[in-house]
Amino acid sequence: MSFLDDVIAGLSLPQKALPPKYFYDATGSRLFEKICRLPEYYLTRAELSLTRANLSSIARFAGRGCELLEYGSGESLKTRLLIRALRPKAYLPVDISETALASAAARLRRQFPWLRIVPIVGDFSRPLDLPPARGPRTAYFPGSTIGNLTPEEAHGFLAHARAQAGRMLVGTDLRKDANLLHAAYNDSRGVTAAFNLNLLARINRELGGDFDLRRFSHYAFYNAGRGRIEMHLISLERQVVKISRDRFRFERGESIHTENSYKYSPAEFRALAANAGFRQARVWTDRKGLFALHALQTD
Ligand code: SAH
Ligand code: AVI
Repeated sequence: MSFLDDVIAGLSLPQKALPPKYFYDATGSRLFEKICRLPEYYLTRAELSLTRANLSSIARFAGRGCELLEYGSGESLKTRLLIRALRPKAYLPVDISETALASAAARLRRQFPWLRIVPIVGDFSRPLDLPPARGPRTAYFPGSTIGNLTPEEAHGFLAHARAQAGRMLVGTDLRKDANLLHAAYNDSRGVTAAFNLNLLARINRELGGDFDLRRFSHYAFYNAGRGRIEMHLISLERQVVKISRDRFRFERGESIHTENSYKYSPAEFRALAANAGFRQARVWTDRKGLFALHALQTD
């Protein structure tokens, strides 16, 4: 399915929806990097701090000298800590955002000239064509990006990942006070709103859409029953939007569901991983109990 096919299919559903992987063009990746530095967005800082605090046991689990495969590597921020501690034989970052991947790889080459870096532009929700492993391979999936998949998709992803690496480190955001979650996805500077709206701007740029961004607004809330933040774009009025040859009707108040961000308790994630064939060897959390890093293995 192309970007256009996915957009047409998603906007034709009774509850309009767009896949979150399309947030990440060059503008979207830059906006996401800004989100990571916002005071309200605790996730990045919490994961960095738990990684720093437990670096030697994390490195021991991952296996020094392994090949490090990363899904959704973005700017590879936390990975730099791991690379220093692990001295991997190779680093294989996989990302759908070509620009984010290229600039991260260039920066890492300057910082770690001894490291073999094999950047892979790809979509981890589909089978990936990876170079054959030259030794033990450990996968790294930080940032709670697995939370952007439904639990069923996460199960499918993990079940496939088993064939790619026998050990995995997966970062997940923890269930917590809804007020903290609400603030993290409704920041006061409006960066998350700009990130969400960029999806419509991208459809205009790449697919000849005519979305008027002033007629849509960012809406994010915590759905406690399902343990997830939902992001939507709400149509502020009754309108028709054209995308290439197709037209889509919006009622006033109707939404496009653009993202889920699942929050897992340690036990919930352990059960999900177990169903996909992984045993949870360890789990580390930060001192405030905001974020978790799971060590998963198949043996
Ligand atoms: N790992 C980084 C970035 C997380 S943001 C961190 O922890 O801060 C999510 C990243 O995953 C983005 O860089 C985005 O481009 C990438 N991404 C999202 N969906 C993807 C998909 N289906 N396939 C590959 N990369 C994807
Ligand atoms: C990449 N992913 C884990 C982010 C999240 O928190 O779900 C994307 C994001 N959406 C809004 N803010 C950040």
